[in-house]
Amino acid sequence: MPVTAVEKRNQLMRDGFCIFENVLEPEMVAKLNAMSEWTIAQEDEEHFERHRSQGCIIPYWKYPHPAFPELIAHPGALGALAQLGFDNPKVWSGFVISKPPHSPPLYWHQDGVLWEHPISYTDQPQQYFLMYYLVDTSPQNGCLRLIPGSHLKRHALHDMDRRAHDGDEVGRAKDMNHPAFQKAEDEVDVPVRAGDVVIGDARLLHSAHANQSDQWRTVLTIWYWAIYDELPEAVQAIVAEHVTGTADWVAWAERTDPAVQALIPRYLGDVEAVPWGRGPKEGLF
Ligand SMILES: O=C(O)CCC(=O)C(=O)O
Repeated sequence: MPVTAVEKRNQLMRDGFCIFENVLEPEMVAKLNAMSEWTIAQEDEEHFERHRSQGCIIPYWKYPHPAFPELIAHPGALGALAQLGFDNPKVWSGFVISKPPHSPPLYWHQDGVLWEHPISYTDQPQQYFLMYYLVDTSPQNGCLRLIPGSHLKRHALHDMDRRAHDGDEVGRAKDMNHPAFQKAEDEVDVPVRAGDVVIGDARLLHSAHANQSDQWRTVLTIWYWAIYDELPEAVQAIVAEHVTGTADWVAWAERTDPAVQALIPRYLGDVEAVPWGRGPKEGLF
């Protein structure tokens, strides 16, 4: 029986993630695969070495390509967010993340940046990833794994000494005995089909299996703030500063796809931005 939008929203709030199927049409998946291959080809060996655990992670403004603004403003993606009750989202960032054939797992991490602000310790909708896998995924080729509910509840992995995406020893996948690579209590696999989108809370603990297949396993991530206009001003300020701080990219994307304009967060007040906070404090139980 199909899962209703209300059930998906309940799952997103409770478990921290939900899935919308067939959001991207096959032609769009093909276009994004071509864009990803082109983007990946721009990177040098050192990038892949530094990010061995991820495969590669390339922000969409580094090598501008018209398919990215198109994905950011994709009606299927915005429609999925609207069905969840988020009809005025704002964009934050996005990446091409691709695991080469026969590459190691991604480490456990969460991507919340507001842990210095009380909002992170509430169930108010905040920052979400939209993950588009461009091949069908399974535990064999590196599907997503996550710990349901970990956006609201403390887990032993929160206290592991490791930040996300900083290209260190864990990022280089030097020591596969590190806790960041182990099977975690309560983890679940999230296999999907190319064209589906996984929507998840930035605070959710997640990772990905090793890619044991002969093919690249690419995921495109785009991050949105679900209810930007309703967030405290100190949060609006940090979000807008982060996005418009990459002003060249913003101007280019708006020109390339005018639908992106409505998605750029803008803050015109004078409240100081909350400082970045990458990890949960005692307030997460
Ligand atoms: O590579 C994946 O499957 C997940 C990517 C990820 O964890 C992230 O973008 O934060």
